[in-house]
Amino acid sequence: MYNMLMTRAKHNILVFSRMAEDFARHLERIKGDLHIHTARRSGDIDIPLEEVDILVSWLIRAELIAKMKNLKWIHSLGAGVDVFFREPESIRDIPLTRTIANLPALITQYVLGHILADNIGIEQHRQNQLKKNWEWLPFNDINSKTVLIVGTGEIGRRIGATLKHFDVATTGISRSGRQVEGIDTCYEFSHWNAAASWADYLVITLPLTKETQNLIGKAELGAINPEAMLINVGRGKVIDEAALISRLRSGKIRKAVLDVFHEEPLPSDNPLWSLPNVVITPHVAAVTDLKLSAAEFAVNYERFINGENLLNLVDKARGY
Ligand code: NDP
Ligand code: OXD
Repeated sequence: MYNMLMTRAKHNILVFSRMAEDFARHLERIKGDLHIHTARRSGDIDIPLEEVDILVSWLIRAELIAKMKNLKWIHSLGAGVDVFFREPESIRDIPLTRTIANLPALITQYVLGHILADNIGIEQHRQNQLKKNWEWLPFNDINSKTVLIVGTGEIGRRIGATLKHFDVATTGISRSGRQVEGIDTCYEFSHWNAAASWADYLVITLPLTKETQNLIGKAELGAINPEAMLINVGRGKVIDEAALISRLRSGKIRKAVLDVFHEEPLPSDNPLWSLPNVVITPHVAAVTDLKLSAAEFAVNYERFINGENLLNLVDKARGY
C-alpha cells in the first residue's frame, strides 16, 4: 500500500519512448493532477530528473533512472522487463509494472500463423508454383501434432488456449511447473529432454532473467526432435545462438522461426540471415497497442493514487 497523502499530490509523469507523444495523447483522458512530459531521447527531457514521479518507458538507460531520485513507480511499455534489470540497483525498491494489453493476443497470431503455414506447406507450394511444378504435398490435420510451450505465463497460456481450438496436444514448461488453464500438462524445466524430443513445434516465450540466460544450451538443443520447428518469441539470449546455428546448419533441427536475437538489430554478418531453414522477423511478434496500453496504465494510475496494490507488478527477486 502507498502513502495516501504522498500519492494524492501532483504527479509528474515522464513518458520516455520513441512513441512518447502517441502514448501521452491517450493519457489526456486521465483525470487528476498529473503533468505529462514526453521525450524520445534524453536530450528532449524537459523536467529535472529528480522531479519525475512516474516513469513510463521500455528501453531506457539505467543511468537516467538512477538520477530520478524521487521516482515512485516505473511502468514498462513492453511485456519484457529485462532492460530494467541490466543494472538492478537503478530501479532500487521502486514498484515496476509491465504492459500486457494486446501482446498475448498478437503474439498468438504470429505463432499460430507460422505453425499453420508450416503445417500446410505454404512455402513449399509457393516454391513449386514458381517452378510450375504440380506436386502433391502431405497436409496432416494439426490435431495430430504436439506443441511444447516453454513459458506458460500470459503469452504461453494464450497460445495454448488458442491451439486448443484446433484440438492440438500441448505441453508446457515453466519455472514452477504449475498446471495452467489452456495447456494440457505442465512440467518444470527438468523435464525438457522428454518434452522436447516429443514435440513437433516448440514455442519459446521465456523472459530473459539471470536464470533463463542460455537456459537452452547445446545439450537442450540436442534433445529437440530433429523434425521439429522451433519458434522463439521470448528473448534471443535464452538460447545459445552459436549452438542453434550449428544444429540448424546440420539439419538436426528442421526449421526455426526467430523474432528475437542475442543482438538486435541482427548484425548483417550473423549466419542466421542466410540459413535456408530459418525465418527471421525483426522483433515484431507483438507490438504494443498504445490505446489499450494507456487504458491499462490508467487503471493502475487510479490504483496508485488510491494507495492500492498495482496490477501486473514485476517480481523483482525473479526478474519477471
Ligand atoms: P510472464 O511473466 O507472464 O510468464 C513468464 C513464464 O516464463 C512463466 O510461465 C514462468 O514460470 C516462465 N519462466 C520464468 N523463468 C523460468 C525458468 N527459469 N525456467 C522455466 N520457465 C521460466 O511473461 P509473458 O508471458 O507476459 O511474456 C514472456 C516474454 O515474452 C517477455 O518477458 C518478453 O521477453 C517476451 N515478449 C516478446 C515479444 C515480442 O514481440 N517478441 C512481445 C512481448 C513479450 P512460472 O509460471 O513458474 O512463473
Ligand atoms: C517485448 C515487447 O517485451 O515487445 O518484447 O513487449
